[in-house]
Parts: sequence; C-alpha cells; structure tokens
Amino acid sequence: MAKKITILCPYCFKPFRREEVQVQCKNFQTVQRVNENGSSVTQEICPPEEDEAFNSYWGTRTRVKHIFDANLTSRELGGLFRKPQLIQEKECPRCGVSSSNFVCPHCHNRLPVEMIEKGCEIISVVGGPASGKSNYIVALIHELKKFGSRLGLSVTLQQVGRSDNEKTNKMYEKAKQTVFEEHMALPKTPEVKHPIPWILRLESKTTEKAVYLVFYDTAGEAFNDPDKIARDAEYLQHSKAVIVAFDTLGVPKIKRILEGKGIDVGYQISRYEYMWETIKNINNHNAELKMTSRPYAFVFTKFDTVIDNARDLNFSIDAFVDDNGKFINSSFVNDGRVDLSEMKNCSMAIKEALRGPWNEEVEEGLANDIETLWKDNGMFFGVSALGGMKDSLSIRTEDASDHKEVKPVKVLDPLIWILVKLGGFGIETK
Ligand SMILES: Nc1nc2c(ncn2[C@@H]2O[C@H](COP(=O)(O)OP(=O)(O)OP(=O)(O)O)[C@@H](O)[C@H]2O)c(=O)[nH]1
Ligand SMILES: [Mg+2]
Ligand SMILES: [Zn+2]
Ligand SMILES: [Zn+2]
Repeated sequence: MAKKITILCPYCFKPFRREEVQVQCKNFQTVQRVNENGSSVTQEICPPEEDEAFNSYWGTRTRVKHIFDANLTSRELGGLFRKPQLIQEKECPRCGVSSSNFVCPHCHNRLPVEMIEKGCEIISVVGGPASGKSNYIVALIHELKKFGSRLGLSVTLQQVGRSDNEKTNKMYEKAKQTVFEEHMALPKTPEVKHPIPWILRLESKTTEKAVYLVFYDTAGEAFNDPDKIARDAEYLQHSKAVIVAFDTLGVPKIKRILEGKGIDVGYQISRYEYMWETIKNINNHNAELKMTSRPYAFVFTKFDTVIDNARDLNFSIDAFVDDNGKFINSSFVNDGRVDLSEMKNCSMAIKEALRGPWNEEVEEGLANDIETLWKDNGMFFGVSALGGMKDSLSIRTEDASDHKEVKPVKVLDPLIWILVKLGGFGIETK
C-alpha cells in the first residue's frame, strides 16, 4: 500500500494529511463596477477576505485571497498499490480560476507544491542568541550552491511567503549581498512573534530522495524564555535531524582567554549552555520522542577564533588544518566523497577540549552527555561561516584570483553528516 503521506507545516508545525490540504485563489483580475453612489469602481473579481486562521497565526487583520478545500482526487491521493499522481491546479469555487497555491489547512500559509505531492522530512537549525545562526544559514546556502552538485545534491530555495521579503530566495539574495559582496556580517535579527522560516529543498540527483531544510531565524532570545521553549520543542520534536548552533565565544573559558588577549568577541555573547539545557530537558521529559535516535549535529560556530588562538586555548588543531596550519575545508568539496573519519577526528578534538582545557561549568558534562545519550547520533563540529573577522562586523577576506573573497570553512559538514546518517541520498563515503 502506498505510504500515507503526512505533511508537517513549517510555519505552525502542525501535521496534516494530504487530503486536508487547501488552496488559495490567485485570480487578481479586476472589473469595473458601479457602486451604490452611482460611481464606477475597480474591484477584484474574486475579492480578498478576512481570514481567521491566517490572521490569528500572524496576529494581523489583513484580507487574503479566498481559501478553499483542494478535494484531491483519488488518483492524486494514490492508494492501494497506486502511486499518487502529480497534483493538478484546483478551480476556485468563487470565480472558477485555477490555482496551485497550496496552503496549510491550519494556519493558511503557503506551502511549496512538492511538499504536498511528495511529503516532507525536515531538518531544522536552532541556536541561542548571537550564536551565529543567521550568518551560518547564509554561508550554508552559499556553499550548497557552490559544492552541492559535487555530492549529487541539488538545492532549491523556496519562493513562498506573504511577500517577496519573506521568500527564501529573496532573503538569501539580500543576505548574500551583505556577506559575500559587501563583506559585512549580518547584524542581529530583530525579535518577532513568528519567525519567518527559511525553506530549502535538497534533492539527491541520483536517488531523487528529498528533504526540506528549515531554519527558523528566530531572534535567539527565544531560547532563554521558558514560555517560548514549548514552541521550540515542536521544532525538535518533529524534525528528522537537528543542527544545533553553539556559540564558541559563549564557552566561558574561551571568552575569557580571548578577551584577555584584547580580542573583540562581539556585541553579544550567547550563554550556549541554555540552548543545551533546553534540549536536554526536552529530551528528559519526552522519552517517547526518541530524540536521541535522530542525528543531532552540535555545531560550534565562529570556529576561526579557536584556530587563530589554538595555542592560548590549548586546542589540538591537527584535524582542522593543513600542513601550513591553515583552517581548511572538508575534503569532499574537492573530490565529492565524504570522509567520515575526518569529521570524527574533528569531533574528538572538540570533545577532548571540552573535557580538558575548556571545562569550567557545563563543558565536560556536555561532552559526556552527548556521548552517552546520543552515542553515534551525536557529533560535534567546528565551523566558520565567515572564515574570520577584522572586527565584530567586517569580515576578513582572502585573496582569490583577482579579488577578495569571503571563505566559509566546514559549514557543510554538519548537514552532509546528517544526510549520510539518514541514508538514501546516494552520497559516496570513503
Ligand atoms: N569570528 C567569527 N564571528 C562570527 C562568525 N559568524 C558570526 N560571527 C559574529 O557573531 C555575530 C552574531 O552572528 P549572527 O549570525 O547574527 O548570530 P544569530 O544567532 O543570528 O544572532 P541573533 O539573530 O541575535 O539570535 C556576528 O555579528 C559576528 O560578529 C564567524 O564565522 N566567525
Ligand atoms: Mg540572527
Ligand atoms: Zn501551518
Ligand atoms: Zn477565486
């Protein structure tokens, strides 16, 4: 029997069955009508209306185009021994114009059509305040576009959202300009009630297996606020795998040593242990979620600071650098084959540092917990989204052929490790 496809909405995080999906009219055509005063007015043929579900999700009072049930046919739904067919456009019962703008039946936010057709598994990225999420997201997309095809992966940035500036492809274009062209770090994300998710679809060109990568660029404060932890728990609960951003500069020992050297460690430091405590608590109280049986990548961001100051920080950098001591990218960006031992060595080096020279408060416990709870499903990573900084906002660039370039380091590792762990993406390992 064909597998029953449940879709998880990346906005409200409520699951729904394919047959429950709804459609939004896209008929913006207008007509001239005569109103009660006898004057002629321009009106949409299918006028927008107040929408309770949409407005209560966003806390707004706007009018949106008519939303109606998709009533998928049995061919579209598939069933006993039958694969579901591609979904056709649906006719608006009000105006008769067809639309393939599918929306979540709970919150009425627009969802990509392949998400409805093929279902979706989500990998999410979370992290505390100033942990480096925003810059990491942008660097990750940049690197996926640059190197993804070497691993047989294609990446599509989704074009859904209430307006252009909420569409992942637009958000990326803007952020890419700042980071990769103006060479400035992205500033702090303002806090909003409902973070706009960045949605990317990754698909293996060899196996056609796909997964959605969803980043909630929530202003990090959320992870310090117990009221918001319930919502964040949803992300963790429903994701196939999770990338957790830990702020390297939030490790107290590292912060102190760098400050002692007069290094500017940024405008705000995140207490990375809050993020960790949150995850640990959710895991402890929800045994049935089996969080530890899913891949969790624990990622120390801004790792260029560790490599630059390795001696003062007592860190063994061998796994991270080339013969000249330069912080280097993963070997798969060159040959398309993933060397898991390379990643394991980096993880071990971080674990050793957490247990030894960096241990002060929670560090040793963190290394031990992840090892005993997550076992093979937990790995540490050290990444640098920006490659290095001149000060807390301008990025240190490197010489390329005839210009200066921002060079992210190892930002793909956590994701690629997760895809290898999940399996089915046809990624070659060595
Ligand atoms: N050295 C170094 N610093 C970085 C790197 N990435 C980010 N930073 C610094 O960390 C600051 C915060 O990074 P963001 O990406 O804004 O962090 P965030 O988690 O999105 O922060 P909020 O939006 O406030 O939650 C940046 O302004 C930079 O100063 C990096 O790769 N290396
Ligand atoms: Mg941010
Ligand atoms: Zn929803
Ligand atoms: Zn209509």
